[in-house]
Amino acid sequence: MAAAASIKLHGFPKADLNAPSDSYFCQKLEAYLRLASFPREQYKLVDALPFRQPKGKLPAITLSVAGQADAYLVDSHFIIAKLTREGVLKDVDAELGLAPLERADTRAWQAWTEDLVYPAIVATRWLRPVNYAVSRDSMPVPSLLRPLVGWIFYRRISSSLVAQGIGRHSDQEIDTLLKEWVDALAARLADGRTWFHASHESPSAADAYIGSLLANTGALDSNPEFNALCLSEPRIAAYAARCTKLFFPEYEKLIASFDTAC
Ligand SMILES: N[C@@H](CCC(=O)N[C@@H](CS)C(=O)NCC(=O)O)C(=O)O
Repeated sequence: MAAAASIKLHGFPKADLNAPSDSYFCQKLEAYLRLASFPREQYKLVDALPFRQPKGKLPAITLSVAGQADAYLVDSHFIIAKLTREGVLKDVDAELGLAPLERADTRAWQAWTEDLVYPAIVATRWLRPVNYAVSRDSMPVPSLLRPLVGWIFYRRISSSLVAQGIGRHSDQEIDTLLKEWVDALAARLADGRTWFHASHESPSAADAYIGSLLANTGALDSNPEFNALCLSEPRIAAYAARCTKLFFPEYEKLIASFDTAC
């Protein structure tokens, strides 16, 4: 099926194609394409903004399959689920033979990462004045537009963080949430395993998800608290380097920064 399919991955504009997306979810979706060995020439990144998206978020894809009408799909989780179900992408975890408990473990870590830790990281980027200035000034838009675009994003993001609940926590509470995750990942890697699931010698979806979070945050200066926590754990830095080298060897600068920390 993959030979007949092509994908346009609609994501936030990237300032540097040899660096991760500023959006974890866009990065994660591309990482899953790489994990599943979807041919590089069959997908392309397309710049988009979230405002008119069906769920007001990115990523989205346009899926073209020979003989079928194009489909516009949104939400990284449901996109991956549909593409694997329909055979456009390999179901990597099924092919590896992950046990039901391992799949549950992946899903739990995914939810922890995406629904708690990533919003907490976004809160550090946008709700802390020093980091907000870095977020705004590094947006890939002309510098004259940055104050306005930064303010628009600040309004959207801060109100959704407050509605979600994370935006009601103190800085100290948010730092605690981040440290709990970093400590748990360090504990998981403490036995010297190569990938997230110790019983498998190749990476699984969990490595695409967690590796993408580490790549996305590691490349940004707007979440220094999380980066300091991760880089203080040499096993996490080494794991981040391993995931990035495998999925995105072209991110040489980021890989060098992980290599320096481990
Ligand atoms: N559950 C969605 C979450 C996507 C998401 O939160 N995307 C963020 C960027 S990382 C976004 O588009 N935010 C724009 C906004 O909220 O204004 C997925 O898995 O794709």
